[in-house]
Amino acid sequence: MNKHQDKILVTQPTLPDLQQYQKLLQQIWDNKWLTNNGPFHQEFEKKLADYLGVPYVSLFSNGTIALMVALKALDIQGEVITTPYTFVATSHSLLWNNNTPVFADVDPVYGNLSPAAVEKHITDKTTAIMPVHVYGNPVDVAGFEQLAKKYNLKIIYDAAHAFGVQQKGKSILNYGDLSILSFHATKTFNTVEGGAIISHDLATKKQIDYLKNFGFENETSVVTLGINGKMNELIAAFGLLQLEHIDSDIAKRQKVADWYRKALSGIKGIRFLDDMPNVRHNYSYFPIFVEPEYPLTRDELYEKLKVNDIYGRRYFYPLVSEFPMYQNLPTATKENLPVAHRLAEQVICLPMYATLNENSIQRIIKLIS
Ligand code: T4K
Repeated sequence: MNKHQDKILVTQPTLPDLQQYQKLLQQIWDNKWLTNNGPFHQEFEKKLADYLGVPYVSLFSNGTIALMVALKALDIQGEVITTPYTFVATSHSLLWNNNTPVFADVDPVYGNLSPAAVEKHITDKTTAIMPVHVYGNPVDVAGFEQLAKKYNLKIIYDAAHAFGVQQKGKSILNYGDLSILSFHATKTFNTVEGGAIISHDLATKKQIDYLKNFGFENETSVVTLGINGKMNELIAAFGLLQLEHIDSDIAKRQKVADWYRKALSGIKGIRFLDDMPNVRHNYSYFPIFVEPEYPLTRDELYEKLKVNDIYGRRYFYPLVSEFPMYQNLPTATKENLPVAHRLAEQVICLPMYATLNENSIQRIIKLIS
């Protein structure tokens, strides 16, 4: 191992220009409005809605609180069918709302929740489906819409990875009843911490905005059991600047994905994901799947990369259904989730970020090939 080489982490955030940010901070210092729907917050909501091509955005302090509020806004009770192949916040939001998570299996290629698997788990207690656009690859939205219609269910999309993703020229966030985004530091679009709920009508947006502000409708009236999920002005100003370079970031990430795909295509036993037809991707992650034909196991390759200062991550291993608060649920068994288990045992997300250069990728590929 070369002791002088740089560490390459799974991701690295892009930051706004510091001088530009200082100018916006000066405005905040001048007007002394720090939070509670201030001017930067209002401007960021509008600009985000325009950029994303969605009717209404409600900003949040993070994606997890946004998920919890989305469930409250739709008054979801009972069983909610979701995926175990995700970050734990997806199911945690269900438990926090006293919903029962029901796990269904995923598709073997992209790892997205499968409508056919979901249908098998629908009972008279099912009220909603919570699919995740894993790695930013759109789920089968048409399949889920059909199920929702047939069984009268709500759909909340966990779109934490899907900022800016479009299908046939339309934002993926326009499907379902609500979608949530995460703007965490590790995401394609980041505001340090942050998140949003995308809604499709003004009445729902208002309800969501009350919910994130303790339930206040006005100075004296609290109309619902709210929480504090607000984004503050320092973060909203940061987000406004981040919007200015998001397209160029996505283009750079696409180049990284192209380099990886070209270099990995001849390696037996390493599977990677292709772009989907008619989708504008955001290249938020670059997962590879280490299949049995590869000479090393997934964990051997993961460790080999690590000792050489390449810090991939096994998103999403272990499955959420393996964690103590979920493992006793009737649907948390390996028999019910064979595909999710296989993917979780094969996956490594390779480093992926806008400033990752070709030399670094060559260093990574040399270790894999
Ligand atoms: N739904 C889904 C499907 C999600 O994936 C997530 C979050 C949520 C909901 C919830 O959204 P938020 O409430 O977070 O807004 C990370 C993130 O914390 C989490 O946001 C994300 N998903 C999840 C997939 O990944 P960790 O524990 O892997 O993060 P951490 O701190 O180990 O960071 C990973 C790497 O990123 C580090 O090795 C280096 C780099 N990094 C990280 C940070 C925080 C930086 O370079 N700079 C940084 O500031 O969870």
